[in-house]
Amino acid sequence: PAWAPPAAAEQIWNEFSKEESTDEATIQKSFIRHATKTLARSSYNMDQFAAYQATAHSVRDHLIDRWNATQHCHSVKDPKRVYYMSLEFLIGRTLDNALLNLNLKDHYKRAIGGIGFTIEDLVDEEVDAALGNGGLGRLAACFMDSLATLDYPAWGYGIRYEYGIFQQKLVDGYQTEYPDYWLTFGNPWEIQRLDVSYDVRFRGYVEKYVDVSGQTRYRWEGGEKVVAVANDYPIPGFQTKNCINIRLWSSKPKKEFDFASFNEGNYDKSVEEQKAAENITSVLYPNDNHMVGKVLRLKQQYFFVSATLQDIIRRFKKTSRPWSEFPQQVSIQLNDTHPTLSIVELQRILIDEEGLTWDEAWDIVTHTYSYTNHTVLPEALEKWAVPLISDLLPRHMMIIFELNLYFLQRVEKLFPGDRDRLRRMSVIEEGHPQYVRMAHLAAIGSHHVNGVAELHSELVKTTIFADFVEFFGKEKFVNVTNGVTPRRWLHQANPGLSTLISEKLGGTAWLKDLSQLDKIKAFADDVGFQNRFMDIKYKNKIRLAEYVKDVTGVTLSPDALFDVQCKRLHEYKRQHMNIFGVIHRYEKLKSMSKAELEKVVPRVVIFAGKAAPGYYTAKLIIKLITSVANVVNADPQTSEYLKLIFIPNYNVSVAEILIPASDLSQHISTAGTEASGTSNMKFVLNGGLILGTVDGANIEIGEEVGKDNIFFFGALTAEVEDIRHHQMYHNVAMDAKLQGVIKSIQSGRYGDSVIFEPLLGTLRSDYYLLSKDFTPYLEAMERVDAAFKNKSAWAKKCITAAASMGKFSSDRSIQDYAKRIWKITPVPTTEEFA
Ligand code: NTF
Repeated sequence: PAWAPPAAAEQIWNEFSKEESTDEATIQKSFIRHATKTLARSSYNMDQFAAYQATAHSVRDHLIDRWNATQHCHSVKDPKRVYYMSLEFLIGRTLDNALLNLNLKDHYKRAIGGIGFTIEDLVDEEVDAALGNGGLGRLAACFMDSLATLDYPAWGYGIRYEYGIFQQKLVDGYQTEYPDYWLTFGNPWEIQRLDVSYDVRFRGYVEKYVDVSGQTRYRWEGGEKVVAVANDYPIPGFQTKNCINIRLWSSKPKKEFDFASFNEGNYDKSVEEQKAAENITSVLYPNDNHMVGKVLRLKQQYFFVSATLQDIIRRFKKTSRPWSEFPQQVSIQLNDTHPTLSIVELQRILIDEEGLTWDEAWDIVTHTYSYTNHTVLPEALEKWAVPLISDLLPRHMMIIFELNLYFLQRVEKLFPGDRDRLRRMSVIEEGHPQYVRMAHLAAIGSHHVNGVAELHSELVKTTIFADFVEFFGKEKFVNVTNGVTPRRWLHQANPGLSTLISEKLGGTAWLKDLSQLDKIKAFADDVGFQNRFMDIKYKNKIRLAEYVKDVTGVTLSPDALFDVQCKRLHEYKRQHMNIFGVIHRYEKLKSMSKAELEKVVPRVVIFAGKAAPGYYTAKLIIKLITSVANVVNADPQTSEYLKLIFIPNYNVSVAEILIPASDLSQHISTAGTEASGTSNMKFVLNGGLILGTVDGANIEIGEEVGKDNIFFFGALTAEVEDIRHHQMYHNVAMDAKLQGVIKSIQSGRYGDSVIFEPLLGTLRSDYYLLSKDFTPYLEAMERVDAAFKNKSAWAKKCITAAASMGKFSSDRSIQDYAKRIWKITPVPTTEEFA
């Protein structure tokens, strides 16, 4: 039975558990208490990092008080909750974000200033929590901010990787990877919960038996067990008491030590098991939009799924409701197919451990789960070899075969004799070995499947899930366009612009209702406002130029057009088209007369992004960019007109400097390949314009900002297949300007060109349509240059575009999910719990 304070002590508990006040002296007292007691430092033994830690611990106290209040409130009210399961949360830094969300920034600024530190310096001491690859992981982090801000009863579940996405350094212009051990100096934002832990089984065998009522049943026995321990990461909402939680699991050995081996003198063997268990949550797999079928990755997935479901079920069981009510209490969102084994695991628990019939269990499962698809690229769709799953999770493999059989029997009933359809729809891909198609499993086990932008959701319905739409009906397949949190991506990253908007809109309410931004359109023609708006942009460009000077040594002029492409390196995102365009521009500059040069718009082209360590072509694109940069930046003839920068180690913190400083950003994926993109939204929200293809969320951004305020170019999705076919079978000549660029590379101007041959070789089949799109791309660039020359007209475009971004708040995405898919309502943490 749970402990409760004796009546006489209740008063004491209430009094002393209250959140601390936020006056200057109390903050200073809290800072010094943490510096001296938590960190064992003193006034003569302090440095900036210790000051950051003390501040973080002090802020954390506020988070925990609110977290406790929120949990108490939710356990009393017991509403339906949503569980957002994601193998990635790309959070970045927490201190500045927490201060702003709690509305304590100014308080801490003054209090910390009084102690002798500058809050901005302390904010810079924090290392990023980089537990994700790119857009998918950052989306999960934005969604947590919105869930907290909108008071939804929600939990995030993930893995506490000890190594986040690798750190990228450039050595001789090549990407080299270094481990991201982000926990070296501890992590003040997490609360380790050694009391919240679960066993997770792997391997073993399946036993068939007859139970007391004569039913044939199965149980999974034997094998090896590891322990999952919870680490809680509080997520405060903006201007609300509500503070939700991301629960991150770390793996620990079940038995501390193998004493038998130890006593035999076999020390190595005795620690082997321990190490193996800890390995599970060691490292984040660094692939974006690409599947690599490593056993350890499958172990991570099941480990995560098993611990999370045990935790959810424990919470559900507290209220002793019948199992049939599970879907009314629990909604589970699968962030891509990575947590799909959860569907099989819940079915297993219900039939093997809870004694439900198959049909009862399957009914509960399919009313609990929903699945977000984030890509239609074939190489990114997860499939796991059947022998691998059979070995690691024998009972799950049985259940997958069984549910697939029942599913295909239903397909056969609806489409008798259509054997090709059965082959296409099966969860099992036939071959040697067989594979489990995780997307099919996720779609069959979920009540809703959503894409992440309108075009993408249409593609989901007409390509990978076309047969499933015919079978289940189209209502199951919906769109929820992605969004970004305006708190981090405007209020925090661009305080100048946030302040200007608040001044014009009379307060900060717009940060919780981004549709209010619309009212800023009224100032688009106001020259005074244009000047203030562009002055903020200018200062952000100076801030970026200082950063670039610091990390690369190159000096940039903030008067130039800042042209940015920062995202994971991938052929489908076409950074190579961008660098080929830069080469074309450079060659053209070299051929110009003085008089011609004077009319040129000076440009700074900035790249940033990581390539998967095993992705050879993507790494070669980085080498080409850095090689061209070496030549261009050293050329006095063109230096006024063109600079080229590759910022190393792109991460959330770098994005916060880069995005507010961009005049133009490039989102130039081959049409139909970029599911949504989310940085495109951030750039426009911060007063930059997009040069982009008709792809992903670019399309919806274009609809909102208007065609005059976005630079579109390139082949359309519907044309891509025919163009590929035509290129393949009709000896189509390569675009002449692209040929010129290739000649320039092959001339050796950017160093020994043989190293680039494998990259240039990809242009032969040209799957991503660089040749087709190159001239339209360069023409769009000319439109950009022409537009940038008219300062006032450019400012008007930027203001109008930014003010049109109301739709792209992740608050809107979350409300969409909550109402249409999760069926949950807000539960604000009321005063009696605080
Ligand atoms: C990514 N998908 C897409 O490539 C982006 O377009 C999209 O914005 C984000 O998801 C968020 O929805 C993936 O990372 C994955 F894993 F699906 F390949």
